[in-house]
Amino acid sequence: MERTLILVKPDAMQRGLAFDVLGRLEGRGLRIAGLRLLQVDEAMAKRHYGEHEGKPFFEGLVSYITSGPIIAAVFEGTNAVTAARSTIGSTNPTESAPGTIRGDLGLEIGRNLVHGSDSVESANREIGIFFDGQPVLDWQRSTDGWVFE
Ligand code: IDP
Ligand code: MG
Repeated sequence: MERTLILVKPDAMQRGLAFDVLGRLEGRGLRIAGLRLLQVDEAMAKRHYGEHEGKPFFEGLVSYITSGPIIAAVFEGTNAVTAARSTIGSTNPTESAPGTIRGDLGLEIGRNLVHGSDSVESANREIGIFFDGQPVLDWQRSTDGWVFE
């Protein structure tokens, strides 16, 4: 089953939106396979966002993601990466469609509430960063046959 890494970013945590964010993904049918509350340090932030190093927003991005606790979650299901990204919306909340997490709950690109992996390769890499030595479970729900055909 395809897996993706989701982060509930510090702004969503501070605003009390953690379970709204996670609930939209879970409600869509994606299955939670891993869940952690953690504080990201600078090294972890730079590893996760390495592709953006050198860009003008990079330092701000590192201080944003390290500014308070986050929730890291592994969700799995059919096309989990693409499904999660469409529920999350565009990077800039102003351009995100209503009904998406960012389109309903956010305004600015630097406070866009949630991260979702952009490919299966990224998901594997990012799950390795956030769930290094931590459990990601293989399990089934009794309702899975009503979600996965
Ligand atoms: P994504 O989160 O939709 O995959 P990316 O382009 O991978 O978007 O950027 C990673 C994160 O960096 C974004 O979610 C956002 O928090 C931040 N970011 C991207 N572009 C900008 C920008 O122009 N200004 C401020 N922050 C940005
Ligand atoms: Mg990205």
